[in-house]
Amino acid sequence: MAEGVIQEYSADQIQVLEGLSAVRRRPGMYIGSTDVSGLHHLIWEVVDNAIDEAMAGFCTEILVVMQKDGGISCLDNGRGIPVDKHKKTGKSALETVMTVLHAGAKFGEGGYKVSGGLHGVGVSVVNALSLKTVAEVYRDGKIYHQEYKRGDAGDEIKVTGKTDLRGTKITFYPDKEIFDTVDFDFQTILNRLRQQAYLTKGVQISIIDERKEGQKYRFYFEGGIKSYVQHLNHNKDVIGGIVYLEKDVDEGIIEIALQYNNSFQETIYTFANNIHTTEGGMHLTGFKSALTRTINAYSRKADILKEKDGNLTAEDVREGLTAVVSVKLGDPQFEGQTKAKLGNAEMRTAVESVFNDAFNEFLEENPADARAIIGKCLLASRARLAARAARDTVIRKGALEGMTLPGKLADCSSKDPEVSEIFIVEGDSAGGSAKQGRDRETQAILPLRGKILNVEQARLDRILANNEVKNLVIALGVGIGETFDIAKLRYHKVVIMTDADVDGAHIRTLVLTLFYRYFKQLIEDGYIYIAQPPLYKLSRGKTSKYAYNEEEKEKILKELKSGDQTIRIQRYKGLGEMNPDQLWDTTMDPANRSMLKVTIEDAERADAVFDTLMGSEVLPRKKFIQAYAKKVQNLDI
Ligand code: 0RA
Repeated sequence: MAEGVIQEYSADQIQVLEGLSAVRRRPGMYIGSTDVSGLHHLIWEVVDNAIDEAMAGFCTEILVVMQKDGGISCLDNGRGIPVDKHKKTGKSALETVMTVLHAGAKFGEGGYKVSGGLHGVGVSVVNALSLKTVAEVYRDGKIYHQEYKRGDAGDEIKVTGKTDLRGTKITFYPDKEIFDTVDFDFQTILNRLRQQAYLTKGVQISIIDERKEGQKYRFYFEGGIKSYVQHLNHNKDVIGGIVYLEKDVDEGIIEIALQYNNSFQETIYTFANNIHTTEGGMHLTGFKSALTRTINAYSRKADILKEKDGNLTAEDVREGLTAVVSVKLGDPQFEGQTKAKLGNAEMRTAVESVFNDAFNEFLEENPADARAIIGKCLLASRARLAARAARDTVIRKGALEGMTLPGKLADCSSKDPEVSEIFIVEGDSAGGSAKQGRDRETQAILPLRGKILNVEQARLDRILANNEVKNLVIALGVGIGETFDIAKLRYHKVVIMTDADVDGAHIRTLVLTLFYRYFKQLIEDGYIYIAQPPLYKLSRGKTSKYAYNEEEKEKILKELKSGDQTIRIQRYKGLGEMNPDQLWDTTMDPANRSMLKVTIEDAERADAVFDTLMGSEVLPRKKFIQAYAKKVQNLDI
C-alpha cells in the first residue's frame, strides 16, 4: 500500500493507495470542509469508531474530553484496537488503522457487520489533519502507546504501563495549518453526543469540557429512540402512547418510535447507521407509505371512516406526528446533494412491511389510542378540505365576478402592469395618507387592518379565508393554487409598507409568508418590495431633511449644526404620523424613495419566523417579539 505505485486502478483502488498526504492536500474531499463544520467532523469520526464498537456489543461507555490544551480525547471501554503485527504491512494493526487511508474497521476478524462514519473515512484522516495524535490501547493488562505527527508515526508502539482496563483512547490536536479555526463548540458536540446516545441504546456517553470549569454531561437512554421521541414531544400535549418497534430482518435492523401530539407540525427524523439522513431516502418513503396505508385500513375496519368518506391523505396522517426511524444495514448507499439520503431500495419494502405489521398491531391492541390518533388525522383532513374550499371561493370570486375588486382598494388608473404599483399599507390612517399622497395614475393603495394576525393559532389556510387576505389576493389578480397565473399580475411592483414597530413586523411577516407559501413566483421574479419610510425628520428653520437610519441622522445633524438655530428632531413612530405630502416625498415618490427588493432568503426567514409567531407556545413568541422589536427599526426581516 505504498504511495505512488504506477499501474491502472479503479477509483476505489486509487483511494486505498493514496497516502495521507492526499488528505492534507485536499481535506475537503474527506471531511467536507476546513471550516468549523469540518473541524467537528474529526470528533464525529473518532466517536463513530467507538460507537461502532458499542453497536457490535463490546463497548458500554464512551467519554469525550475537551482538554484545556486544545486537544480532544475519546476513551471507550471496547476491546481495544489490536496491536499485533499486520501481515501485509508489517506494521501493527493499530499503526495501520491510524496511518493508512481506509484501513478502518474492515481489517481483521473483528470487522463490523454494521458501521457508521459518514464518509467512512476512518481515523487515519483525523490523524492526517492533526498536528499531533496519541493512541492508547488498554489490552492484556498493558497500556500500549503510540504518537503521530501530521499522520506520521514517530516510534513503534511502546508499552508504557500496566492496567486493568480494556479499551481505546484517541487524543488529537487539530492542525492550525489546515483549519480556519480550531475552536471546538461544546454545544455542538453535546447535541451530537446526545443524539448518538439516543440512537445507541444502553451506551453511556459522557462529555467533559475542561476548558470551562469542567462542565460535564452524561447521556444514557435505556429506551433508545423511544426516549428520543419522548424528548421531542416534551412540552407538547401528546395524543396516545409511544409506538415502538425494533426488528432484525435480512436487510438489517429496523427501529421506529412515534407519538402524535396536538400541534400541526410534522417532525420525522431518519437515520441510517446512526447517520442523520436529512434528505430522507428509502427508509422514510417506506415509513410514510405504511403509515398512510395502516391508518386508513384500520379506520375502515374499525368503522371510524365510513364508506362514503374518502381516504385520509399522507399529509393528514402526518400532522402532529413525531417520529424517529433508525435503520442499520451492512452496505448503506448515501445519495443526494449532501450524501444524506439513503438509496438502498430494499430498505423501502423492509421498513414498509415491518412497520405495517407493528403499527397495525399497536392500533388493534390500543383502541383508545387508535381513536385519538385517527381523530387528530380527521381533524387535519377537515381543515385541509376547508382550506381548499376557502381557496376555491377566492378563485371563484375573482373568476366569476369578473375580478370584482375589493372596495377598500384605491386602484390606479393605468391598466398596464409594467408601470403599475400596489402599496399594501398597514392601518386605515396610513392608508388614508397614502391614498391622498400617491400618484393616482400608477399607484394603487390597499389598506390592511393591523390586527389580522390575531387569529388564534392561525394556520395559513385559515388566514387565506380571512377577508383582508382575500382582498389582497383578488387585487393581485394572479389567482391561487392550480389557477395561479403570473401573467395576470396586475402590478409589477407589490410594495409592503408597514410601520417600524412590532405590529408592522407582524404584518410584514404575514404577507411575506403568504407570498412565500402560495405565490413563491412573485418573489422569485422580483415583484415584491418593502418600502423604507424614514425614521427621523430633522428641521432647522424652513429646511428639513429625512434620515432613514441612525447613521444618516448623525450625518444630517452635523450638516445642520453649522448654523446656530435650534434643530428639531422628530422620530416617526408610524406612517400615520406623516402627512400625505411627506409620505409621498419620503417613501412613495419613485424619484426619491429607496425600496428593498425581497429575496427568497428574506421570505424563507419570514416563513420560519411565522411559525414562531403563530405557534401555540406563548413564551417563545413573547421572547421572540421582544428580541425582534429592536431590529425592526432597520427593516431587518
Ligand atoms: C476491530 C477489531 C478489534 C477492535 C476494534 C476494531 C476496535 C476499534 C476501535 C476504534 C475505537 N475504539 C475501538 N475499539 C475496538 C479487536 C478484535 C479483537 O480483539 O478480537
